[in-house]
Amino acid sequence: MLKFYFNGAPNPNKVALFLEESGVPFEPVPVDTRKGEQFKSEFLKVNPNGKVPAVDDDGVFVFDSNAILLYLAEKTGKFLPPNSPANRAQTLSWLMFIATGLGPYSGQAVHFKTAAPKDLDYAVNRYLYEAHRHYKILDDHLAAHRYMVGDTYTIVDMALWGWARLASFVLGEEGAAKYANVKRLVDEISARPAASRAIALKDKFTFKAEMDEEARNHMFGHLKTKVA
Ligand SMILES: N[C@@H](CCC(=O)N[C@@H](CS)C(=O)NCC(=O)O)C(=O)O
Repeated sequence: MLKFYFNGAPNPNKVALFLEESGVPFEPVPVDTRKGEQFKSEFLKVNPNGKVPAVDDDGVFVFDSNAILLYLAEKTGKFLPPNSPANRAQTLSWLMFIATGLGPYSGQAVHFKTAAPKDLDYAVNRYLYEAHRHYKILDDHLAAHRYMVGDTYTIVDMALWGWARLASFVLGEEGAAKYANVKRLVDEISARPAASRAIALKDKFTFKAEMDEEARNHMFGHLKTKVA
């Protein structure tokens, strides 16, 4: 059975959503990144990058959330738009845009706002600016389209939902309120029973709650190693 390595963070949530939507049988395997479980050698065989999510599909290892979504969608034939070169091109473009832009800029904006020393306004401004720029592009697209690609709910919408359901956490309430079209799609997805099950998956396990020094040292390697 497929093993799903996860925690309750945005990137694993996208994959949890696909698994819950598709009915693919899976065994959830919690990886407590605040305790450093991402560095265990068994896990690093599945994901050498030491991050969640990752899957072990009977010996086929896949890591990086959008790669997993694409792998599972292509394997099952579920949650892809109708097969055409144009839809394939749009699917790849938006999956990469979300993976390389929306996710990292949102993550860094949160990091510099909440975890970094307080005087780094330049970094906060840069990452928030880029997060907003990505939200605006997505919002303009969704002003003209009900879903990200084609006329149906696909893995691209799931990829967006992972981070966009936390837009107000990243951008603040006022910032997130600028993107009503993104919110419309996020709300539609969040209302689905599979989305509730995906979010609740973490509650079946105990994860370290404190973001204390031990957790920071496991999650932020740069605190221990000076490279600049
Ligand atoms: N590009 C990767 C990013 C994975 C990632 O950064 N995962 C976070 C949770 S959302 C994580 O494992 N954080 C723990 C750590 O950095 O130690 C993906 O999309 O899956």
